[in-house]
Amino acid sequence: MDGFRERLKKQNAAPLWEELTRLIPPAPATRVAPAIWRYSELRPLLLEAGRLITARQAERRVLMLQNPGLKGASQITQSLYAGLQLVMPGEVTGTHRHTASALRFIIESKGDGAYTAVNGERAAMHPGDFIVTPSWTYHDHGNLTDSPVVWMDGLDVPIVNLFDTSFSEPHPDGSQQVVQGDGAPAFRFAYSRARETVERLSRKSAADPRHGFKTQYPPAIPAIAAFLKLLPAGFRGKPHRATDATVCCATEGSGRTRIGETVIEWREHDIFTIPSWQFAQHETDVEAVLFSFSDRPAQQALGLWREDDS
Ligand code: 1HN
Repeated sequence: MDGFRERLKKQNAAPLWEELTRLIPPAPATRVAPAIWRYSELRPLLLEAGRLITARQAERRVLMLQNPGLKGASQITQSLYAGLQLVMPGEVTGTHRHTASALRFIIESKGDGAYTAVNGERAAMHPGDFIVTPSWTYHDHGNLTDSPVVWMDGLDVPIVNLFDTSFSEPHPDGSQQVVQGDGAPAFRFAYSRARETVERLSRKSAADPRHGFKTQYPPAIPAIAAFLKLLPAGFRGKPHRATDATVCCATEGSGRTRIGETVIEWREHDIFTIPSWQFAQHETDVEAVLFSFSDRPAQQALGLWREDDS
């Protein structure tokens, strides 16, 4: 058998029977770890990056969130990239476009002077807003306020790279012309509206035993779905698992999420991951709001998505 394996190797071939269980495990055997990125720890480091490099020099001044199970890969899950981006007062970034789609979930922004511009149309960034940059659209960011602006970026970069379909380019003029929109860009989902939706649900219906009061944002990125959940005070969620690994960002309040043996204690602005097919259970003492995103639509398009609350 050893000699046979060697002769196969010379032909760039190998016996399937030695790899079959690893190739198709009976259930997802993920390397993605349940992990948390604490905002209180990362914010000072992000502001330090603000002193070390300008947004122009960096192109994008971002601290990437690397899942500890994925050994230094620029990925928060197998299929998703996430980072924390900082734009200092007075800064504007260069304009570029790429085939990866992006979402921004705004963490810190004071007043009305911070924006993302998509194809020239500016969308104001307020805390909790969810803003989308579709594939191959020119975009840049600016901060006309006198305070730092911080948001979480989420991109489908690992999916784009899985397919070897990454293209990117700077804007030929370096920056794009400002285009006057109607003041309500289609690629911006205001926190006030999404918050109202879950609040209304909480007044007229019972909490879902697993998800509390949950709304899904309208589809905006082909591979990514985004959600907002209101968890009432004293919530004790039923265990639930699904095949889409999920990135959560605590938006209000605090709580804990049990994922297998791991207990993740989170508070406002912390970001944490729930790996594929691991039972997760949310618990709160005070009312809390969680924003989350995952690759669910990509899995559904491929006929792969499953959930289980048994
Ligand atoms: C990107 O273009 C942005 O435009 C942020 O703000 C993060 C991560 C990977 C690739 C492109 C941005 C990114 C990115």
